[in-house]
Amino acid sequence: DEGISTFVLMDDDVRGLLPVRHLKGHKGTHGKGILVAGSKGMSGAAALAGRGALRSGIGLLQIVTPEGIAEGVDKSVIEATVWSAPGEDSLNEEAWPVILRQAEKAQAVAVGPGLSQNSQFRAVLAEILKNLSCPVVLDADALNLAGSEPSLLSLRNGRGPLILTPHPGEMARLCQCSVETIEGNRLDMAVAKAVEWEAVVVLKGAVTIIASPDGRAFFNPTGNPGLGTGGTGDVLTGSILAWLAQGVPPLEAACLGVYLHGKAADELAAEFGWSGFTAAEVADQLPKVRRTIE
Ligand code: NPW
Ligand code: AMP
Ligand code: MG
Repeated sequence: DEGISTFVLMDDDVRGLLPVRHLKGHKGTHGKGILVAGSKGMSGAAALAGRGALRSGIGLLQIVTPEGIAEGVDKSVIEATVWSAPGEDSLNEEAWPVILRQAEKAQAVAVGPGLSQNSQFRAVLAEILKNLSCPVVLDADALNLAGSEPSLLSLRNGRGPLILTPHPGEMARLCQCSVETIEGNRLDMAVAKAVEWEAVVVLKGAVTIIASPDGRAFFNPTGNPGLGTGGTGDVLTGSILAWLAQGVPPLEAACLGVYLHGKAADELAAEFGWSGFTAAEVADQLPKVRRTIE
């Protein structure tokens, strides 16, 4: 790994990445982001990602979610607008026009939390990767779909920024290898794939690695095992979406999102220890930890 330049993120690095809020800023200037998320039984993933975005200062959040759960998502994330797209329990191939219409006016798009692995969505994922020039974040089931057809990711080449946020299980599917292979070679795998896919790869875990397509890698020192609970990854995806929507560049948005998410968990651990705080609480802690570094 002598060829890989590595860095450890610190408060001082991250402070400089925070977007500046202008006195006359408004919801339009604070950025619009699209979240494509949720399916029957996993509307919570959409809500948690939404909460991560709102608690990271997004100006306008638009959630695209399947018809069958849109009303529930609408009620659980009252600050977001919710767009019901074709698919009763999970989005199908006809969801693309709804996403395209919303995404035309957005600065960033995140796809995947709680989507389920309905194979009909694969065609929509292909359209997103080919057609949207704004930064696109892929998480959870969007990564799982790409894992079943790795050539999907190459559709993005040259079309616009791509950020992937796999946990080790998702990374193993994407790389078509075992979790042990990923965990035994975290730095090399993250960097090699970031270069190969021309993407920012956020390889999550006890020390999350943010790998850049230029071959650099950033280690995140924040976070604790209390994050090992359902929904925390969904919160992270929403937070990265919000930083992107506010104009933070892709690599920096990933670093900022990961660092603050872990630090939020560390603040909660000071009160609760390493268990028993929830993903929603991690989201709600985000503005407070942002204040401690700005
Ligand atoms: P095992 O079990 O240890 O052998 P999946 P998911 C493996 C949504 N959610 N960290 C592990 O192997 C998500 O957004 C909805 C994690 C297992 O086989 C997705 O859409 C919620 N995993 C969907 O659920 C809250 C590791 O990976 C597999 C690992 C599925 O996402 C929860 C797990 O990955 C959730 O966020 C590691 N360090 N090492 C909601 N409230 O709606 C190995 N694995 O099968 O993709 O499951 O991450 O839960
Ligand atoms: P997901 O599996 O997608 O819900 O994401 C889980 C989140 O929790 C990621 O941000 C991980 O980096 C984080 N996480 C899980 N376990 C730990 C741990 N032991 N230490 C620090 N962060 C963790
Ligand atoms: Mg996840």
